[in-house]
Amino acid sequence: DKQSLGSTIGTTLDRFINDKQGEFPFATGELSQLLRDIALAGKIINREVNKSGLLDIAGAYGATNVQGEEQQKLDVIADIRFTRALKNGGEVCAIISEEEDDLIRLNNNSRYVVAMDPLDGSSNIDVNVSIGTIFSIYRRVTPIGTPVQMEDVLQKGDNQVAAGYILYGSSTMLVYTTGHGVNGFTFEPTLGEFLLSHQNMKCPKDGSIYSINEGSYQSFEPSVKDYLQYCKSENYSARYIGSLVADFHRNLLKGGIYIYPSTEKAPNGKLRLMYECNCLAFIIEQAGGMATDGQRRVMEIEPTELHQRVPLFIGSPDMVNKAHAFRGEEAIVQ
Ligand code: P6P
Repeated sequence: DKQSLGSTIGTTLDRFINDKQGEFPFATGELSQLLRDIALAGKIINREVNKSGLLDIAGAYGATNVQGEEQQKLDVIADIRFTRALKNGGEVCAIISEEEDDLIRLNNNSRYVVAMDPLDGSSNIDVNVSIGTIFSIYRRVTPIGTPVQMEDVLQKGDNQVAAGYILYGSSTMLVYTTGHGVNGFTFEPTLGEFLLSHQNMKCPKDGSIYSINEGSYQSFEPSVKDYLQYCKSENYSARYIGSLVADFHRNLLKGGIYIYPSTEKAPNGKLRLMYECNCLAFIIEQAGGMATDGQRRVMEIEPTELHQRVPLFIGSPDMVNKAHAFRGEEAIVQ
């Protein structure tokens, strides 16, 4: 009927970006173009992820990244593809990437900084488990045309102008925010388009799913152990895919909490502030949820290093506050 024809559900990402550009009176179209460049890279990675088992590119690459983790070929390909797409797009002056030890400097005349994990959860590639791309976008603080400085790059999460992820799952989805709510787009391969499928996404206030790797239970802080006992006493469901974007996305839709706390192996947690925690923190807060390091909002943390790690408690606000209650912290009111 006419009404359904008028619905914005199913609109393409391009049209959505154009329509939303009106929300930025000063918009010069650069951020819109940058979002399109990221979506393009996502389409290219999606094609390769879907064939990884066939093209004998799923095997270990033999190199290791700054984290000392074995790099899978697809990680490296994703890093190359995204870096190339952002370089060709011309909007980015610098990139922080999980796969690159040092800052990637592109074009001093460009305005935006991107922090990205090109392919997170890559150890899951060979076993055909969902994986994801995670990104943050910042505006540089030093004048355009001057060399990029660390102050342009090490900005706290509250300074993000956009953040998002691409989930290469049973379907491929792009979910992002520019600070005006969260919207999800599902890739339609026969059209080669991301179509709006989840408009104005909101995280349920409470939930009954907890995601944590209980293999490290012995080294959890007592307050985390106490919270887990609480979850079990409430007969919550334990769901842990071991792929951050997949675990996060499920909790965003259904309600839940994902915790990567301090452990013996990872005293500051395993997840990285700049291209994992801040990105998902921006999204979850825009969707009405919460993200902390166990004490304070993730997006308030002033970064000191490109690849620094922080503990992460993220998801439904009532669940994050409950976990805090066991830590004796003042519950952070959203
Ligand atoms: P663990 C994958 O390597 C990753 O970075 C995230 O995607 C995932 O949530 C986490 O690490 C899993 O870590 O220590 O539980 O295997």
